[in-house]
Amino acid sequence: TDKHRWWKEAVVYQIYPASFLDSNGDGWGDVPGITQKLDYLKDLGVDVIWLSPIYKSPQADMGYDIADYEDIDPSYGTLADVDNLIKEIKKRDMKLVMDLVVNHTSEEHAWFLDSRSSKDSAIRDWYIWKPAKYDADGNRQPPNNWAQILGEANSAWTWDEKTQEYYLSLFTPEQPDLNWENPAVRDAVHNILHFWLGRGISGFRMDVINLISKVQTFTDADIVIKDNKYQPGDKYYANGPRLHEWLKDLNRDVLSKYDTLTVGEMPFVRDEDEIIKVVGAQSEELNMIFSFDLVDIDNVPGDFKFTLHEWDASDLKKIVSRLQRLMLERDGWNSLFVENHDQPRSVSRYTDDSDEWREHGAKLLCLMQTTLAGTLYVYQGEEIGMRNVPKSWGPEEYKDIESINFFKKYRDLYPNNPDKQALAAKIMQRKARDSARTPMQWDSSPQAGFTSGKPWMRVNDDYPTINAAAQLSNSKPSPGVVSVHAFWKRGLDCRKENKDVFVYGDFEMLDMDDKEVVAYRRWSEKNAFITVLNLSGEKVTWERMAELKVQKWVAGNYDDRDLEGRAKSGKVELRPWEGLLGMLE
Ligand code: TEU
Repeated sequence: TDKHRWWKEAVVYQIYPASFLDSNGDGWGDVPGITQKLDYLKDLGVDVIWLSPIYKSPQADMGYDIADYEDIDPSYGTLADVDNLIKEIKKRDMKLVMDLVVNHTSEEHAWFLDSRSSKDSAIRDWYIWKPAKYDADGNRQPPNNWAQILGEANSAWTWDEKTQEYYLSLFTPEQPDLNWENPAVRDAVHNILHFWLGRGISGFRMDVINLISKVQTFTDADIVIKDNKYQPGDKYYANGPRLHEWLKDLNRDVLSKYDTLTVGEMPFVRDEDEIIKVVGAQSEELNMIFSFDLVDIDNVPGDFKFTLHEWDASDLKKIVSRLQRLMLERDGWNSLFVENHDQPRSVSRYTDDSDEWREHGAKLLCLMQTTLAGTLYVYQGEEIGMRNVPKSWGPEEYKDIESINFFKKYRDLYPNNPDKQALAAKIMQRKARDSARTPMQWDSSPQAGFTSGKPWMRVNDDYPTINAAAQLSNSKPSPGVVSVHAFWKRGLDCRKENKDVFVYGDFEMLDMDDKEVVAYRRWSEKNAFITVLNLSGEKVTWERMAELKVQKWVAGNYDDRDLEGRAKSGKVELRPWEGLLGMLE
């Protein structure tokens, strides 16, 4: 039918280039390292590779601070290396998608250097400059109370001594926000897209694209977080008044001229109408977005992300069904992801990452991801079940600017309070972005085969047992049991073979209120499947099978050999973290 699109069926693999593979021994991953692993990705079942930013950057925020959009950072290689990568990707019938970070630039971008040089700069208003405010005691204050996103203790505004004004820097002071209200800025962005699409890439992941339009009154945010001087201002900068206008321009003037995959990162927004405006089949904005609901499941609602919040399977089901319905009933499209470079490892977050249960947990999540509707994104290391950094690591091992800011906030707020320091360490181990950024574990040689030098970030201690080589060579750890990697490979195959069901088919969540089991039906005119996932470490009996009859259990995360003997209707007894996929009669 006309609903079929290559970008809906694609399996996208996200590479975090600094931590993927280092080919020259400097401890930092690079483009030639990626090229070396294309066969590994092809073999896994990957169709599209998304690269986190490799552009020229001072790396204040790991390349999400770009100093030159049309050049590569020398630490990653050269433009010639990228051209070669594109060629080798195409040779294998895959596609490349790059990260587009245009809400802000680096403070070292030529545009910002010029803009900050003087109030009279011809491009002063390419960024967002405001005069200071003064409080009753005559102290200088930022123009409003918005908090920095990657340093919640700080203001989103940065004071510039030379020109005596503040500039808006929502993420960090090193990442000044562009002023999209200025049409010249929008033209410059259009040119960046043309530059890369013309070089042969197939689309973009658009970083915080829904933050580009700010409410121009720059109103103070409501006070929702007691202990903080600054407050989340997303009401005034997420999905602002001109977002849809500018996305439509981008689509009309650039994207519609190429055959692209576009995915917009859209934090803070849950409103379904707002989402459909971007991704609805008729909207002519973007193909799909990244919604944050599933990865925010363990945050205290409304609070900053470094909080801990209990959740159960019924919470997860509400989120999943809502996103599935958005696609299937409202003719939108969405992406499926449980990991990326900003999130802890999924096996640690949603399941049990102990040695006893890690493999079951990773495979359970694979069963979920490969049987839902949406474009599927797999993050490097997810396919081998990599887990969070160990609890034993001290703060000095965390390299992310957000983590560093958070530790500092706790040190400043609670200087002599060991309990609070311990809480900070616990939260970091659960939530920090660093867990996604440890080097990819290729094999059991020193530094996990990531580098022959000293890695920029410490390799997870578990690499001797958790690595790609072990899972490839020993794809059957014991009779009837396959490795996490082999399970993913099978899952991706099965998804593609049955794309009428898993990509395009209908969806029904079963048993919405059950607090342990996630179960849903997927079907097309040809076939029907059921996925049953025990999201708990206990044995449970799931009773809803009375109304359904399984013709054959086709996959499970325990031992393939006992799928035959499982109940096909009535009650299903599920072991801890057990997941099953069945073909329905
Ligand atoms: O992230 C934007 C974003 O809002 C969140 O993912 C945020 O980084 C996270 O909640 C903090 O824990 C994007 C990039 O993915 C991220 O790496 C960048 O730091 C950020 O934009 C700024 O470019």
